[in-house]
Amino acid sequence: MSLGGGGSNSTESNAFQSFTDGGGLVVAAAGNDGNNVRSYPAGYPSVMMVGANDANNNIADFSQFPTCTTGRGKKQKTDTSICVEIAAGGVDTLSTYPAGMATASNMAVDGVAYASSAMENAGSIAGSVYFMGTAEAEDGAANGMICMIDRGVISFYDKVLNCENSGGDGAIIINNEPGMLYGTLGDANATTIPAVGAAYEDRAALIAANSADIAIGISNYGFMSGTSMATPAVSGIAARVWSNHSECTGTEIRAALNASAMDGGANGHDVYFGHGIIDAAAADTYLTTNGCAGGDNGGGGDPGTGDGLTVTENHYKRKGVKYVDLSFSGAAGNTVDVFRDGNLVGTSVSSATYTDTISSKGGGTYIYKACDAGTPTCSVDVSVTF
Ligand SMILES: [Ca+2]
Repeated sequence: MSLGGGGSNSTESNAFQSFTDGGGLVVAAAGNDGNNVRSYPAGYPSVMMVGANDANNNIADFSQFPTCTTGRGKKQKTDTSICVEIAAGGVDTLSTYPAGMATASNMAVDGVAYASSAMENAGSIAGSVYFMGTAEAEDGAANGMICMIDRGVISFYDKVLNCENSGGDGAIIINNEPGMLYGTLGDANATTIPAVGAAYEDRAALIAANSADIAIGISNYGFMSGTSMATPAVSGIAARVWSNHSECTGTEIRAALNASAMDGGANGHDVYFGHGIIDAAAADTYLTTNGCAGGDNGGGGDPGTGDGLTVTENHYKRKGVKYVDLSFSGAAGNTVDVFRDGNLVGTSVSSATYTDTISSKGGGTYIYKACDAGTPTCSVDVSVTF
């Protein structure tokens, strides 16, 4: 769901919980205000909250990052089902549009096609190229030419205006950092010549060119950014993975996506990426290897499947509090580190049973693993679902 707001209520929460309990999976956007506000429905424990990353796997500056912790003092509790769980691409994502409402561009230089992005002003123009540097001033040599312009120093709009006022017929602005340049000329745009963005990687070929052909036309597809772009990517990947493992429940698919996500940002779970960036192939492999129930092969005391260190779990509730008893075999030493959802929750004598207490209400899925103390040698993940 690409929608959200600050309000929550028990009727809505119960409806999503009921849907999830029935085997479904609900995915919703974290929100685009770039703050730590918890948005709903994404913030309900039964709903998977999605953040957005860019093509370089950096978090989008607009992606909301609510805390996973609620309450104070003894009532403080951490629940990774009420904050961002997973991230997916949501910056400059090619998206469907209402018919004819988007613009798309084509660009060829010296007869060779290059990637471009539509900035402003529909139209089609072919001609000789004039390299105008950063185009900080009008330049009569651009008259009748297509201006090839470097990004930087002044606004995109001022560059295109200087080209047009010099008699230029079109403008190509080349990025000054890796990747494609996406931009507009702003609301006050008064230029009329077609202007496109180009990728930094193509700069050498572009500034050496003799001729160019650029066209901007209406399109049914355009580039959009938002956690609303990332959310359908997660939904689609979840469906794709689920289609290969149709015997699993939605909650099991959710746990597998979380357990197999590629870490992003700070090491381990964090409030921006949650468990990490969604990885379709890794999730499929995870389910093929571990089955729907994850590393515990069906819960209730079955051992994990990894070589060496294995974790056996037994989980139960008392007076609404969730307890997970963990026991270990195959440890290299006398102690093991215990992790829940990627966070160290304790260290245990490896021959003893360790009890993890989770005081948050309701259901939830938690991923446990144990590692030989102070080492990266760990068991396979064990998924516990209440
Ligand atoms: Ca992380």
